[in-house]
Amino acid sequence: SVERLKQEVQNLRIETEENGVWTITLARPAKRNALDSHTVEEMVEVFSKAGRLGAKAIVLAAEGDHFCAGLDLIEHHDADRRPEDFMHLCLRWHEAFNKMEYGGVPIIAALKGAVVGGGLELASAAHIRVADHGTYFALPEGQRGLFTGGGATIRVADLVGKARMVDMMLTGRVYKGLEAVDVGLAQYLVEDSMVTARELAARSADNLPLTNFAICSAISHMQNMSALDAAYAESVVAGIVNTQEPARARLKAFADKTAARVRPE
Ligand code: 1HE
Repeated sequence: SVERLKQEVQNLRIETEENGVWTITLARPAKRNALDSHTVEEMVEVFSKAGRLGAKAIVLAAEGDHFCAGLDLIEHHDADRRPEDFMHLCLRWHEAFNKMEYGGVPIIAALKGAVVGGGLELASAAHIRVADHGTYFALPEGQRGLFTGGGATIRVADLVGKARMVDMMLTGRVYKGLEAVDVGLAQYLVEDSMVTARELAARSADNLPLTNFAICSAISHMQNMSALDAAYAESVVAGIVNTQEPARARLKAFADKTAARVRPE
């Protein structure tokens, strides 16, 4: 149950609202929410279960001044891992982040402070990224003698393009503010990322769950397909989503001229 899940987690905090919006908060601020192996296991658990336990949208938030400092470098240093140990660890990061990206539930990341290394990998697995004016993005792996292992080569490259990602890793380049939005690291730049993320989550949670499932899984899956297969998969998904019973009321409201029209703000 949701209550049990809330009690099981230590490095995450889960809050649920009536409207189906969950807030999942990284809760190791003393370590700048660095991701140790235990936290990654908790993320696998929580993101595997959230949809089945009724989450309609998720705000991914963080305690303290920084969203996430990435891989727990102290744990990594102390563990003195072998290559195969780290490969297995990466598979768990991928499991957690794939559960997010392909899980069918909208995830909106409320960013602040450092979103770096594995923290940026985490943020890039969300469906929407909201930054505030203090948010900054970097991939310090290069400087640390490391390489990305939590999906950045796929997701960060997807957001900013290969050339920018290579630059970030080679030179430690930091992006913030409007430039971060311009290059695709965030979709929103606001005063208070938590307030905006909650608004966006509430709005997303108003969509039909089957529609959101398609948006938050099909688009990602289709990117892994050939154009021909993606077009076919799109027709199948649309065949199911666009004929769902609960959509009829929304279509009728449009026909009756009671539904909101699309307008610029
Ligand atoms: C940590 C970590 C961490 C902080 N692992 N413990 N990521 C990085 O290279 C980023 C490393 N962190 C930083 O650059 C800074 O800590 C921050 C910019 C995020 C924050 O600065 P600040 O001045 O607020 O905090 P601090 O004094 O540096 O750190 C406070 C505490 O958090 C301190 O612990 P304490 O016990 O001495 O108080 C730090 O050790 C701890 N801390 N960041 C462990 N990352 C799947 S592969 C992914 C590869 C990567 O992610 S590489 C990039 C790693």
